[in-house]
Amino acid sequence: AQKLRKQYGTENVILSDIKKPSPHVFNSGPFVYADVLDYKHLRELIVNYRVTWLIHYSALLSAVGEANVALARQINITGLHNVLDLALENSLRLFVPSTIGAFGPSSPRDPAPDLCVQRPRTIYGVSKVHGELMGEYLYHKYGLDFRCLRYPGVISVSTPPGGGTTDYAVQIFHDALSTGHHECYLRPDTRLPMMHISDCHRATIEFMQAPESQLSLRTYNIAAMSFTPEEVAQEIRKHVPHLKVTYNPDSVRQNIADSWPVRFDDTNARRDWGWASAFRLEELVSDMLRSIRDKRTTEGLPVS
Ligand code: VAH
Repeated sequence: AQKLRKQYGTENVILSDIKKPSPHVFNSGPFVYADVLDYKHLRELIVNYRVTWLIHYSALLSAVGEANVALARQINITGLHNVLDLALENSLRLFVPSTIGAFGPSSPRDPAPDLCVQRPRTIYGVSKVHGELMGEYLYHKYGLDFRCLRYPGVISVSTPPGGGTTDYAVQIFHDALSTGHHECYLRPDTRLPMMHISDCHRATIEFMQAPESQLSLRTYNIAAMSFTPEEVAQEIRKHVPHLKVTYNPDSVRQNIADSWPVRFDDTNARRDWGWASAFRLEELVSDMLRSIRDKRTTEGLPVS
């Protein structure tokens, strides 16, 4: 939101959620309560706030979705349809994120291209493929300005791990600076595409601003890096030498990770609208550690 508010004005970028955010976010600009399952209220908000773009992030992620399939279907599919219908009715430019989780064991994994077989094995992945297909159908049939990026695992300090399979790559930084020990639920050699939150936000804004004429696809892979738990641990040890990692793979998330791409091919995004990542593993690690050190110091917490 900060980047969008700098470009379009604070009052023109409205955040929403089903719960009140942190005071910092709540006091940084317009915030409204909105539930993606409440069609009528969403319609009222879109009309009353003269919404022109809608960026739809409501979803249950991979691992938490497997623990509550009925809720994941509600939020990820029924909620999506509410947003698609309202975007069409109000001629909105609609962004819906997809994910490396939209691929499955029968997809090419290294690298995974934009267009290939997609038979994901999670309700999260199935709902994201459905979102891609529904959005592209409404684009081709009714001209809905549907835009979709398949995100790698997104690494951020501000959002706590939310039931994803890539969440170890966020938790390991917090553990490095608190207990000095991380217990990893994936095998040390599990390679997954990852991206710093800053690259993720910039890609989304640049893609939303790209002229229609440049887009040969409506859904694009975007890539930055791919790393394993052992590689990110080694990079962290350059700053926190005493970091200890024990590997205790849990079958649910290991099986999910083993069905996902190892690397993304994002040639089309680079060619069509000039995508280029800025953060490599070195920059991601030093930025995450610096941000968490600052956060812990502000909160009066010790930094190991
Ligand atoms: C998950 N972090 O692990 C999410 C993401 C790329 C994976 O969609 O479920």
